[in-house]
Amino acid sequence: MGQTKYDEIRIENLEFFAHHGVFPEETRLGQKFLVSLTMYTNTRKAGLSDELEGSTHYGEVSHFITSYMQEHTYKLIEAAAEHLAEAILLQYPLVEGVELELKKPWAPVGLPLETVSVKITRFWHTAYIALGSNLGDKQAYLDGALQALKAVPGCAVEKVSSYLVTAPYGGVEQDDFLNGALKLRTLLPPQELLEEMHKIEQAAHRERLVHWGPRTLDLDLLLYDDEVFETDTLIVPHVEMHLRDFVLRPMAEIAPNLRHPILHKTMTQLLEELER
Ligand code: PH2
Ligand code: MG
Ligand code: MG
Repeated sequence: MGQTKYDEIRIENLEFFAHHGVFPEETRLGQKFLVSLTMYTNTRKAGLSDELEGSTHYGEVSHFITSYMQEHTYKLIEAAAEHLAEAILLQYPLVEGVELELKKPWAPVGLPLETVSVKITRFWHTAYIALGSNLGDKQAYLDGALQALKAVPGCAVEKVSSYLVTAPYGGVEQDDFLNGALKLRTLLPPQELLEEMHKIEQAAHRERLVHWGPRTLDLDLLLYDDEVFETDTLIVPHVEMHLRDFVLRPMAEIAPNLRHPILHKTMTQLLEELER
């Protein structure tokens, strides 16, 4: 998700009085703040129709920012900016991302300066997650995982595949799996999303007794936008997704024309190649 394909609606130096700060006098007395916001969106519809419906009203956003910043108190401008950016992205569905700068012109530094500020960029992202269960009430575990993901702040489940009964893959003798996949719109970066997925697995009483052995619930992050990266705990795209029929079948159902960011083949093509 680059920024280049978006149009921008911008608010510059919206001024208001609020009570954020580390020092007690800052929260007691308050001070002046300035917000500059770029909303990444698509203005084409409003551009053609000349109607506000189909766009995002910058006046409404300005009032939203002012109210939000006056109704909350943060010690750090980092925290104020982070929460404000999230609130804007949750409030205005046509806004795909924001660049937000929060300035404090009267920061009590004891030295002459024009402003201190933080500037952050936050976007909605698209992730695909594989679900599996082969122990206990499998369908209830998969349904429970959906509900749990929907309840994570900044996560919206957009599409869910049907559930498939699949033979166990990988050599371990065990019961059949119930597998599926889902499309998630999320504000969480990959590592934080993975942590939420682990919490959901743990809440399903998953015990890691045998590697690749029976599990009540397995959630695997398959894709995150079109990103390709590796950390100590996470590899995206999932290294084996293109070799697993129990991943590609549900993926071909919910995202048939989506391309694997390394192999550059669609989910349908990858499934056909695997089945050949
Ligand atoms: N998961 C595994 C190992 N083998 N086989 C099927 N059919 N479905 C799975 O979800 C699965 C598996 C490791 O996560
Ligand atoms: Mg797995
Ligand atoms: Mg796993």
